[in-house]
Amino acid sequence: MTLDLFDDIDPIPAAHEPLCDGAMVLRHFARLEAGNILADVEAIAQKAAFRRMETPGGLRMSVATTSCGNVGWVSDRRGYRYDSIDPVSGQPWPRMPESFFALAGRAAALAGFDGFAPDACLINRYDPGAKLSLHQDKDERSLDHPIVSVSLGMSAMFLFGGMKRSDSAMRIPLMHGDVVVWGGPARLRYHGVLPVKEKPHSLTGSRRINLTFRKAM
Ligand code: MD3
Ligand code: FE
Repeated sequence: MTLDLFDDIDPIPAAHEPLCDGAMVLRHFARLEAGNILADVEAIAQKAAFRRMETPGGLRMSVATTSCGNVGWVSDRRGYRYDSIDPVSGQPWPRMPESFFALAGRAAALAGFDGFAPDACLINRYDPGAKLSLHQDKDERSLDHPIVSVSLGMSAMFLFGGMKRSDSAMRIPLMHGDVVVWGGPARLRYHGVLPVKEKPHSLTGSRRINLTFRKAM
């Protein structure tokens, strides 16, 4: 019996997988650009260093963060917010490279969100063991815009929950080059990242880099 008798079994996984209403995984979408994106991330981190921020509750995050764009995401004892100034450098955040803006716009359009114009790009760096607890992204002024995420380097197990923290969560592996678009009814779903396992990647070594593009203001 040969495989081609089964017309309904596709041995090649779909490149674009809808996760649920409003969420779309674009596998490998950023692969060809990955080296360029990582070089841009290094240049951004020269001006706005990765730092492990403090939560309002006084815990230090295991993930190290920086930003580029008109505003960057900041967390400290006073709360979470977007700010046009990097509190570490005292300077505006580095500009968002045109190529980042274009990539995010192309991904959003493929998922059905035309005209996405992000003004912030958060860049998260995960060393082995770093994790992100279940949370909602709701610091943006309007929740009508999607968020586009780009995963690079070591892979991670992403947790995609429901509208309540206690809802059970799907586990979705996110690998180098994968892009995900989250909008509409998926925009306020709880999500997080399990502790990242050390399995070095040729482009990043023992690190995972995640970029999230947002329209914050
Ligand atoms: C689902 N970052 O920075 S990206 C974050 O891998 C964040 O670093 C994770 O969650 C990371 O806030 C996950 C995927 C993601 C981003 C935003 C979402 C999934 C989302 C917003 C709503 C629903
Ligand atoms: Fe998030």
